[in-house]
Amino acid sequence: MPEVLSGLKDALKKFLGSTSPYEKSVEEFVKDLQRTLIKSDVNVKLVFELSKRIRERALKEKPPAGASRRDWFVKIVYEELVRLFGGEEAPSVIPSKKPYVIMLVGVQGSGKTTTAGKLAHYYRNRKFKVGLVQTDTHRPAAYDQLRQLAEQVGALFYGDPGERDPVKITREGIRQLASQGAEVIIVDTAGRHGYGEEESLMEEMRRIADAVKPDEVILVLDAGIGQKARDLARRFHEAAPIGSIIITKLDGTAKGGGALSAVAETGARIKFVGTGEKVGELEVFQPTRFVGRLLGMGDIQGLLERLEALEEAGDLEKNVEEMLSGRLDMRVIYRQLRQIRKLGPLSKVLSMLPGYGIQLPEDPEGAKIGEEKMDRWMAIIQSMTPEEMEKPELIEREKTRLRRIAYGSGTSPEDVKELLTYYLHLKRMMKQLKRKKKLLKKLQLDQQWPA
Ligand SMILES: Nc1nc2c(ncn2[C@@H]2O[C@H](COP(=O)(O)OP(=O)(O)OP(=O)(O)O)[C@@H](O)[C@H]2O)c(=O)[nH]1
Ligand SMILES: [Mg+2]
Repeated sequence: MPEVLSGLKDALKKFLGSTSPYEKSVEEFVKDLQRTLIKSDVNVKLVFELSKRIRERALKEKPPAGASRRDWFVKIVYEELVRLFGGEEAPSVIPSKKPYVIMLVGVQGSGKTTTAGKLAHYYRNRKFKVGLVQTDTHRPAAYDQLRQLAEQVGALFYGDPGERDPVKITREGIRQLASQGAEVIIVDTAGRHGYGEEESLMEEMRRIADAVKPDEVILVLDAGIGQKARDLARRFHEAAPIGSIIITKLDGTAKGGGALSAVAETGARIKFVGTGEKVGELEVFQPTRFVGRLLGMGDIQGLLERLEALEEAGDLEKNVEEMLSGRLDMRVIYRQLRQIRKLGPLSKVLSMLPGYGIQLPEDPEGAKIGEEKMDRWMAIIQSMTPEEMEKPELIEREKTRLRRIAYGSGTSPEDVKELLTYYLHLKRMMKQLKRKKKLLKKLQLDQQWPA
């Protein structure tokens, strides 16, 4: 990654190390954030919307028990940046039909032809039969450039140096490549129309898109485009509805922010980023990874994981409360197993919870449950009837049930017995815990009403 938005890491470091009061540190961070983003050409309006959301959340949200507001703030910043750059989920790059026709558009030199080669390489590596079509009739060398790339990556190729009409070439290209079995067809287009002839370029894109109705139009943007990105994205979008964006030359020294925030203008997602001139230098754009790198993932990864665990622990606390107030059955155990698999043994988790200063009675079984065993137990519970889940004692009483469950879950009767033992053990523990809680409540009441 280049120097894109490199100030963010420092701003965050400063925030975490600051001794100012929380509110003041937040303000300082937001200022630093704005400065960095604007300097990197991120659209000003976006920057202000982002700062507003971060500020609001920072002042309103309560961190889960065990986390500081400062830690929680890091998570807020991380989440809001991820949202700015496209959201939690990585974009889908799997073609939804065959043949899947992709049309690349973009201004001169943005990297369309190179990217066509890279995409072909990407899909070839994933065992797709790929075809490339050259429709650029304006630049004489374009034909050979793409033909050579096709050869290099093992893709089919169509072009017609004698034909002047790009619409005809596109139609014929798609027809021929499809009949040769191409599953992904990538249409490269012109970027050059002579000086001041952007209108005719847009017109050409509109004509091609109207004629062949590509499954996806991808706007190729040079990372260095700056603030112009928005306007440009809008104009292309009007000519041929942009489905997604590829940002090229993110390996350079460009600021990148302009291109990165073109996302917001078109509503299209960034799917790939180009990080070099070679065909292999294309990456699926993953906002979480990208933002992680911007903020110094090495530094914040642990923090984010801990916060997530604390949030889960909060959920578990609710779960325990529910268990204490209700009945323990196999459904409850199932839910817990799922959570414990993420967090660690129940006794450890409970001791983490603020409301349970009480240490659980020693829990030798619980401490020993490995992941494999938990998976086995979860399978066992899934093989129980609703009745058995609610009254596990039934299984103890009737041996046929025990055998049926073991068989159904691909485990042994010993495994099922072991789970039943755990259930009884947990039930005893819960009784003790309930008593202690009652006692604690009584003590607290006593303190409120001193004699
Ligand atoms: N460093 C780097 N260079 C790139 C990247 N993508 C493209 N380039 C370079 O950018 C230049 C222009 O690339 P092309 O693919 O020819 O651009 P184009 O959009 O097809 O250009 P026209 O057809 O003239 O509109 C070439 O020198 C490429 O090697 C990238 O991700 N990183
Ligand atoms: Mg080209």
